[in-house]
Amino acid sequence: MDGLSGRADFATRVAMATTTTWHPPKPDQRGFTVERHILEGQRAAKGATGELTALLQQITLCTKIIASRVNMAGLADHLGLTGETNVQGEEVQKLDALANATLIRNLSCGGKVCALGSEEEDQPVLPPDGYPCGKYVVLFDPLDGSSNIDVNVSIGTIFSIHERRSPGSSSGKVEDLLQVGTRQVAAGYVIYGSSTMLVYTTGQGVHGFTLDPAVGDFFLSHVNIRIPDRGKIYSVNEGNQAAWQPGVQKWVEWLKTPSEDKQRPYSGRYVGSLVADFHRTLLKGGVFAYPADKKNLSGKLRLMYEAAPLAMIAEQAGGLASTGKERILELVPSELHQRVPLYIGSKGDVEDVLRFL
Ligand code: FDP
Repeated sequence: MDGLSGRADFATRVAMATTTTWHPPKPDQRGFTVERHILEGQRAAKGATGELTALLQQITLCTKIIASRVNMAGLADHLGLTGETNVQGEEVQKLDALANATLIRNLSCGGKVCALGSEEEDQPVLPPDGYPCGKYVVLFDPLDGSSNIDVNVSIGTIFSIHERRSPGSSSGKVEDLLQVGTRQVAAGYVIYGSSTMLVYTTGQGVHGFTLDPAVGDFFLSHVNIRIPDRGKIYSVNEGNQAAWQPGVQKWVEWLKTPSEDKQRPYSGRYVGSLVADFHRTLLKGGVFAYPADKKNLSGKLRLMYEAAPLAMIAEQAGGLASTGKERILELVPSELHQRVPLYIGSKGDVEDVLRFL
């Protein structure tokens, strides 16, 4: 029996209820829905208007729709190519097109953005006539890791959010989209894997949510994720080795060479879906790299909707992200679909690469 049980204690309870206000202890946020978590963050942020919260909710809704289509892809005739080629010169998969359309339809009409930038769209996308413009821009890769779609390997959606720079409430301009990574107000990704997970940051740590498909909501499962200072895994497409610059070749050789202190050799893991390779790196530590090579002089990955949002997450979790020369988050973008070399992951492991480069 606890101290408040029994007849005498009933009086105490009544007295407490009438004379004081009792607050339950602050709950452990694990198990909170993503909506509740976003709202808690908003309550803590001075001057928050709720607009970012609403925008993040629109994005999570889109990713739930995409997750459901990804899960049903083989049954619903969503596999295979559309027959079109995107601005990157890549063949567009049906699921790529579906994910892109889902995000554009919901965000451009949702009243929270003044412009969108998508990997699948050559030009910025503006809200349709008659729909209000909001104070944010969102850049996204609707379905990253396209080459893995048809073989049931993890793929993902990546997003980056900035506040608009141009004044007024008319449609956004290119300058609103082309902002330096340090100005991101939020960034995140959803991985469609053995479970679907959302990982996001608004600059107050990195938090991970797992989708419960029976309920249809994301629930907080990974609180305040910290990337280990060092890992034991490197992740890079070694098929490109002959085209790398000597520094990169030496670095990978070094990772594979046994050391006396048993810290090396590292294990190699490469899914070929940036979101999946990054997610593993975030949780287990180590380093993911997509270096520049003779074919791709600026690397392959895109700054605005791949490297920059993941760099914000990596740094928020205590890791690093670099082009090999500069901090990803400080790069001043010159075009929407700009490519950059990327070295991202545990602090100690990224520092190692930089020594070799
Ligand atoms: P994909 O071309 O399959 O869409 O950004 C594109 C990306 O995948 C990343 O997800 C992935 O990390 C990388 O390219 C894989 O490129 P390689 O096939 O050249 O290794």
